[in-house]
Amino acid sequence: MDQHGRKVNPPPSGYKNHRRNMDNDTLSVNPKRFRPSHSPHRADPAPLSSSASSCRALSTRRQLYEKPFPVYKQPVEVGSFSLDSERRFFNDARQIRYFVEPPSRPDFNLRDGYKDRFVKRDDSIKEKLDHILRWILANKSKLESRVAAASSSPALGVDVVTWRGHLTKLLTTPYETREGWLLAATLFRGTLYLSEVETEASRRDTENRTERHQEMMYWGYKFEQYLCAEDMKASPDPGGVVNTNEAFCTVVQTKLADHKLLFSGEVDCRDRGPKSPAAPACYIELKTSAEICTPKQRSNFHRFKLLKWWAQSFLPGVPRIVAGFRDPDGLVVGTETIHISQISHLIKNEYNCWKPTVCMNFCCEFLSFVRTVVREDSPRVVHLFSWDPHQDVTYTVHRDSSYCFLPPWYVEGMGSPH
Ligand code: 0WD
Ligand code: CA
Repeated sequence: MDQHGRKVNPPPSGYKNHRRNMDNDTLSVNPKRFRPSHSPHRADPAPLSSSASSCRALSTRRQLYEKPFPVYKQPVEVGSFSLDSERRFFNDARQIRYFVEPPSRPDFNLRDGYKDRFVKRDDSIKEKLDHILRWILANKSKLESRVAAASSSPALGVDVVTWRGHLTKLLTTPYETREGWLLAATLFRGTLYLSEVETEASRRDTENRTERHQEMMYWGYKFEQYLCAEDMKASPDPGGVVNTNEAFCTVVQTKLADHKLLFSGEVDCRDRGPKSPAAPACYIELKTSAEICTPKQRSNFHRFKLLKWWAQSFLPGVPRIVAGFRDPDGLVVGTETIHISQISHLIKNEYNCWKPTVCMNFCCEFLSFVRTVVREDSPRVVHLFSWDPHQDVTYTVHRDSSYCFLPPWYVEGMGSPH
């Protein structure tokens, strides 16, 4: 029910139409979710805190977020950028790839080329938000002219700038039982920037990856190569090199309740048919997963994998996933198209399953929590939000520290007139 006592159902797509009157269906932020960190018990939401700024922790308990689906506007693509084989930034779509329908009995060997035709991105280089910031600077006047028209307060006209992947982690937090996260937040010219910081546990996991696990990480990229062509009329080239430096990223703008979001996400490919819709609706996410042989495996796929797949594609408005199911030797045994709007139906027979509304409400309230906590507008200040499974979200404050992530070229670039 909404504040007027009417039942509010999310539309089948989950997105709200732009023209809809926002005042009526904007979700109001319920301060009951914010709990002071000195609260000795975790079982129930604490009573209303007397002042928002005294809130030190945010609960991630699922039950607290079982409310009507918040307003989530249909994401609009405002631009895109490309990273080439040497990870150089280009303010254009040169790295876009085109989806080519797989044969009904695909003959894809995902292990092919791992030893001799694989260039792996150096992930010890922490890029933080740099590529997005570069895109913002390159498109500053375009963004600012939209703001002038809307006369809203942040210089950029958005409340939050981040990677899509960071938002995916927030969406899945109420259901995550294994991996925690660290998110650095900086308020600069009225816009909140969120950038992930690697946790100790994740650093150790990366270090201790087995050879088998490292090879399996390649399988997803190899699958992309079997299904993607470099231009409209070409065919995929499975004999080529897989280079994970290359990326095409969409930049979308949307609104989650009262939070205006600008984020970027890597897109695998687009539909090349003559009737394909405009971006982001033409984009297709490619995934691989282990072949499903038992009811238990199917249930696990629904409960865990589909949660992550849904969150990642729902956020930027990518409507479908093409999944390749593979055997333990990396041979693709079949492919399937999964429509994001159908995922909630696929999971509805699972007992005690995840709920899209919990994911979206948690993300929304996390952003409100960050807004109440981060008051000082300065690129030199970082609030580090930290979460571990079965705990509340808490934070620490760092001034002029190594956590600072807005580079001087960005701070200066934003200061100068266009
Ligand atoms: O430095 C960091 N901490 C981060 C860097 C965190 C998040 C993202 N990135 C970079 C990635 O390298 C990539 O270029 O941002 C870009 C993608 O951002 P995103 O779309 O927000 O990230 P996400 O949704 O987590 O991943 C999308 C795709 C992945 O597809 P699958 O189907 O596996 O989810 O981006 C790719 C991957 O194809 N990707 C990466 N590629 C190389 N190295 C990485 C990575 N570390 N992470 C994601
Ligand atoms: Ca993918």
